[in-house]
Amino acid sequence: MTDRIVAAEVLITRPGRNYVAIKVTTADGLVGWGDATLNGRELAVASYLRDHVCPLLLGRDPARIEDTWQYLYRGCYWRRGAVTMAGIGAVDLALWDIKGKAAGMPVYQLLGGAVRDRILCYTHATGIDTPALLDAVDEVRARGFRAIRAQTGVPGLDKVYGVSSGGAAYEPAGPGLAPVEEIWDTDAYLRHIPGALAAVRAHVGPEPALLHDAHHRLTPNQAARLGKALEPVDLFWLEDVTPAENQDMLRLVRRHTTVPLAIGEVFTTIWEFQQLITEQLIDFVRAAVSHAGGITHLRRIAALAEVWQVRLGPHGPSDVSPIALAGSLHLGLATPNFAIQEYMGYHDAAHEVFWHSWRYADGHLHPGDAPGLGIEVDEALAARFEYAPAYLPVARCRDGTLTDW
Ligand code: GCO
Ligand code: MG
Repeated sequence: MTDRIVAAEVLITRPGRNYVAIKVTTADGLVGWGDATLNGRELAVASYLRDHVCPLLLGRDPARIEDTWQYLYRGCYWRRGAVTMAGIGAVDLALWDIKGKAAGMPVYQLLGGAVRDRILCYTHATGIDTPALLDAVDEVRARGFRAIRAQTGVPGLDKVYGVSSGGAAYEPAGPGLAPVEEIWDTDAYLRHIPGALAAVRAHVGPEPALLHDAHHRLTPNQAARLGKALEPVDLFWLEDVTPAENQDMLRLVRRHTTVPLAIGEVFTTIWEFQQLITEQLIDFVRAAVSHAGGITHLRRIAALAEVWQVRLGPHGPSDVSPIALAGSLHLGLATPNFAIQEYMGYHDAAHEVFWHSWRYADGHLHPGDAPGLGIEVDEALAARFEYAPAYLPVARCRDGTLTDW
């Protein structure tokens, strides 16, 4: 049995962007790390952990992962919610890390061992217009990617979700004390996107997997129309066509199109996925291992999804830290219905702060064989990157009405 937990601390750092992590230490000196980053609301999770959860962990047995999960979930009375679930997810990742280190095994071995040799991943190709998008697609294919998310600018709109400006890597959260406001026009998007994605398919040929993220912007009827229009493109998935808070309405989308749907990066519990899965309203679960209560909880969602032939394609933008990516890959290597991992990539500084055994090669990721999650954090380096407020943009229609970003 591992010794008791003697310390639980929160680390906040900004190697290229803000990250929050928890560090859990046992009496015999084992250290576990978990990702607690919630983009644009980082300090809320940091406080949740530091002020309310860390004190409860002291003296607990780190080996009792499930019991700790239940204690933090049921024990707080206030269920669900992104802040709570990200906090629980961070603790859960740290405890799996400790369990792996105590056993001298990578976490995927504790989950039943590998069911595949490597994990297919997709990355982002973005271009302000179609020629720039095709160049970006060529560039990511040259780096070996076989699955590509294509996002492009829309004529008449200055800023579009997922598209970088000025050649910099796309990063959704912008620095400052308040969010940037963007103008959005769904009709212009719907007129433009089928042609742009058809051009990408014509450019790459039939084989590479193509994905696209509509980022919660459409009504069910618009989503159905877009899905139909995109069928000739043969997408791997169309993501977040609607905000999906009204899940019944996805039946309308399903009635009209066979385009595979991926939903759920903003959902954090099995209960938010229950209807989506059991009514087969989606094909892919997008929850991140960090936001959805850790390995313990995402594994449950995967098990439910398996019954309904729904697969996992977890969220993996730069705001899901290299620690959470490690957790996702351990789960992915050991989970039969894990289909694909998003891999947006990180700033060089983030790779330095969060040393990781996971590696990318040839369009695939592998968690590596270091014990635990395979993460070491350079805390001295992390301390040099101070937190700065940054927010996701908000979107307004042309008449000024606030809409979904
Ligand atoms: C994705 C996501 C991200 C989110 C971001 C918000 O599919 O990768 O939609 O780009 O917008 O993670 O924090
Ligand atoms: Mg998305």
